[in-house]
Amino acid sequence: MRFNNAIVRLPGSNFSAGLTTSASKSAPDLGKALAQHAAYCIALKECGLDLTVMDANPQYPDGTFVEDTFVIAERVAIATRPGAKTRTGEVASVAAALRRYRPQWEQIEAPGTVDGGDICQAEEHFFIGLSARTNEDGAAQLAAILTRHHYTSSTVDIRGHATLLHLKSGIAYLGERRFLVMHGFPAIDAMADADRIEVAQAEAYAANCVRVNDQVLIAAGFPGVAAALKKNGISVRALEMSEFAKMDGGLSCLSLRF
Ligand code: CIR
Repeated sequence: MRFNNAIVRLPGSNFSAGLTTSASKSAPDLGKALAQHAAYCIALKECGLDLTVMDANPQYPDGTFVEDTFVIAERVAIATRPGAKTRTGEVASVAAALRRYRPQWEQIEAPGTVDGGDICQAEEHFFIGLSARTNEDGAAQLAAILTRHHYTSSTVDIRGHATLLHLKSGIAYLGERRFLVMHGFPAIDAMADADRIEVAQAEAYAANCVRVNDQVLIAAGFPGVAAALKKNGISVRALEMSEFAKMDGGLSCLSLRF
């Protein structure tokens, strides 16, 4: 999968009012979050992408996590219906930014909910995470849309994994039939003939990484993951993600790549 474009959205002044389960952690620092976001944008550009940078909308403190609003593949774009009520309205503004690239898209309808963070594309196959955000109705709608566009899909139930907000909190597709997988992640039939690179429990946050053309962007501060990727011949670029982690955000969720 080669990407040419990405959509990102700046964190806003009320970024710390977003949803988080990390009550024990300190509130994110907006200045640091903006600096980390800027470095993330530079990394995407240096991977060859043209960026659309959306302004923050104070109505949506979680809006910087744009990945949850759309699923974008070569043959189809799908507007999601995020599972958190406070986030439903984020989709329309991202759709407006996407329109110049993808004038048409499909739509997940109520009562279905889907968060883009639950959708992991591996070539022509999509893994759809069933989570607290993506429900069975949404997953079935998404699977039907993907089938119409000649993709295959299968569901992965992560509802028993309290530490996983989204499927891609625990798994990332690296290309060439390789996955980065959090330690303890269940075996998945549709992945049986693929290579699994395991992430130790202590570095679980770094399981959420993203392949962008010739590089894999990972969170900084996880030397085991960086070393494992490098050992597999993968070019790695580490980015500070501390402020987004405090809001349960992973590296992939800060952009929509297409
Ligand atoms: C939320 O709970 O919706 C946001 N605070 C974090 C969303 C992170 N999204 C993602 O990992 N795909």
